[in-house]
Amino acid sequence: MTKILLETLKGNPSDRVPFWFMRQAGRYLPEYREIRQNAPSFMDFCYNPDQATEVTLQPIRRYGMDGAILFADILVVPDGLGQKVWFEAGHGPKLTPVNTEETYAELSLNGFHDKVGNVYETVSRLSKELPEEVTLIGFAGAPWTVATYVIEGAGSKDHAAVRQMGYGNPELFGKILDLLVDATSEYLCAQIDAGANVVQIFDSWSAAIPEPYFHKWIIEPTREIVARVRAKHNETPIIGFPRLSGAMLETYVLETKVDGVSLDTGVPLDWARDSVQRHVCVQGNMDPHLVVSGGDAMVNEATRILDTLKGGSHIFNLGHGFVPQTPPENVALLSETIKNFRR
Ligand code: 1CP
Repeated sequence: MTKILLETLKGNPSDRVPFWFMRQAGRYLPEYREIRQNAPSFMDFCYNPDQATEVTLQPIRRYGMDGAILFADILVVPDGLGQKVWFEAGHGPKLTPVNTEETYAELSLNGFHDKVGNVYETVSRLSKELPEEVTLIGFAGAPWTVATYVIEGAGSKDHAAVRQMGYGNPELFGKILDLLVDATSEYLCAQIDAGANVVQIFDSWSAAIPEPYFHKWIIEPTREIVARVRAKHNETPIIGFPRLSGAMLETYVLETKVDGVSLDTGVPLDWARDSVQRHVCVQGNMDPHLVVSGGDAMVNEATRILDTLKGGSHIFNLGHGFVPQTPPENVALLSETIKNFRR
C-alpha cells in the first residue's frame, strides 16, 4: 500500500489529497484526556513510549488520517540538553532560563540521546504499529522558536528577552542557536533512524522579525539543519513551518531548501499557489476555529482550500493546531470532506 502523504511530498501527488492535522492528538479527544490524566507530568507523558504511542494512534483510529505525528513536545530538546523543563497546569511550559554565559555552560550534548531515548523508542513502536499506508511524521522545534522558551524560561507574547539578547548579545545568542542546531539535527536524524518517514520543523514564533535577522535567526539555522539531515537521509522529506512569516515565506522556502512548507491560516492561497507551490509541496491551512464552528462554513472553506491548491502538491492541514474545545464530530465531517475530494 502506498503512503500517499510521503509520495506527495516527493512530488508524486495522487487523486486524493492526503491530510493530517496539527495537534490531532490532544485535549479535544476524550480518550486523550483519559490517558493524560494518568501521567504524573506532561514531560513524563512525552517520555512514556506506551502512552505516547497510544495517543499518537488514537486520532488515526477515529479518522484515518494519512499522517501520524509523533506525540512529544518541542521542549524535549532543551530538556535533553540538561535544562530543567516542566509544565504547570494552566500556565504552559516553564524552564530555568538560560540567559547568561554561566547558565549556557550548564547545557550539553553529552547524554542527550540517553535522556530523550524514549522518544526514539516511541517512533520505533509507531513505525511497527501504524497501518502501512500511514506516513509517520517526526518533528522538532526550530532553533529560534525553541530559543524563545530556553531564554525566557516560559512562553511569552512578544519574546522580548530573546529579541533583546539577539540584538544586544549576539555572541551568547549565537552559541545558544548553534547548540540547538547541533541537538536538533541529531534528534531528527535519530527519529528517522527509528522509523520516521518525514520530519517537520516548527517555527511557531517567526512573526515580525526584521529581515536581516530573519535570515540569521530563522533561515540560517533551519538551512543548516536541513543540510545535515539531508546529508544522512537524502530520501526523507523535510517540512518547514515558519508560522506568520508573511512575505518572507518564499525566501524561506528557497533558501532553507525544505521539501514542503506549512502555511498558516492567513497565507492567501492564490499567492501560495503561484509562488511557493511552484517550488515545493504546500500544507495547510484551515483556521482551527472553523472546526469548532463546523457545518457549512467549515465544509465550504475546506473545499475552497482543496480547489485552489489542486493543481500541485498539497497536503491538507490546519493553519495551526486544534483547540481543546473542538467537537470530535466536526473533525469526522472535515475528514470525510477531504477524503471524498478528487483533484
Ligand atoms: O496538557 C496537555 O495535554 C498540553 C497540550 C500539549 C500538547 C497536546 C502541549 C503543551 N504539547 C502537546 C503536544 C505537541 N506539541 C505535539 C504533538 C502532537 C500533535 O500535534 O498532535 C507537537 C507537534 C507540539 C509542538 C509544540 N509545542 C509547538 C509547535 C507547534 C505549535 O503549536 O505552534 C509549540 C510552540 C509547543 C510548546 C507548547 N507545548 C505545550 C503548550 C501548551 C505549548 C505552547 C505554549 C505557548 O503558548 O508558549
